[in-house]
Parts: sequence; C-alpha cells; structure tokens
Amino acid sequence: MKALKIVFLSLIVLSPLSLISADYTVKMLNNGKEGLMVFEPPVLSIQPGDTVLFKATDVSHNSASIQGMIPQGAAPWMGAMSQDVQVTFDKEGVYVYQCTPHSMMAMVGVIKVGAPTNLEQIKEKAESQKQLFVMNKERLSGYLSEL
Ligand SMILES: [Cu+2]
Repeated sequence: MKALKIVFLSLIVLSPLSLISADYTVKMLNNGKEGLMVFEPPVLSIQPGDTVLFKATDVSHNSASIQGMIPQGAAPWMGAMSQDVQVTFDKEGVYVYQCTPHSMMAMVGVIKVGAPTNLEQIKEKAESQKQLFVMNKERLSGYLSEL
C-alpha cells in the first residue's frame, strides 16, 4: 500500500515538469559521438512552433545563431555561457548555430524547421564559414548533407 502511495505521489510531482519541457533537447558537450566540442544531436528536423532546449550539460558553452545563416526574417538568439536556453522556431527554413567560444572548432549545429526553403543560401554561406574553422572543417557540410 505504501509503495502504491509513493508511485502516485511521484506522478503528481513529475507531471508539471513534462508540461514545461521543450519538444527537443540538444546537449552542449565537451565530448560526444561526433568528437570534441559538439552539439548532440547536431542535426534536428522539427516543425514550425516547436521548441528546442539547448542544455548546458557541460559548462563553458553557449548556443547562438550565426548571422546570415537563419531564414530571412527569423529571430536570432544568443544564449549565455554555461546556461540552458530555450528557443521557439516559428519560421520555416534552415538554421545554423554555434557555440561562440568554440566556433573555430566547428562547434555548430543545424536545425531544419519545416521545409529547407533557404538551403542553397545556407550551403553557400557554409563555404565561407568553413574558412573560420581550424579543425573539423568538414563537420558543417556533413551536417548539411544530412538534410
Ligand atoms: Cu562550446
């Protein structure tokens, strides 16, 4: 009887959390499946109106959209260092973001919202963005090829 009560109580306590949670979570990691300094998962396909929580699983990272690499008219974002940040994606298209201190290490991620309407522009910009990377130079083009 006591065990049942505990299960019942934990359901009550846990349910409000699920109501405020984001549709997707992207972890900011020092070390992940794809190597050092990564967002995981690095590529997401979502729908307009969905929310993504960028989780500061490891410290000293952030999530910030890259200028010129989000759909026309979409709102940019700039998460604070070592802080979770939640973003709602209302505008359709492809978004590329980075971790500001590790941008040179190609700590980047890609989110496709609905149809990839601006994919050609993004691919073009990715070629110049690549010049800024001192390592993992093919990471961003690899991510984009998954769309
Ligand atoms: Cu970082």
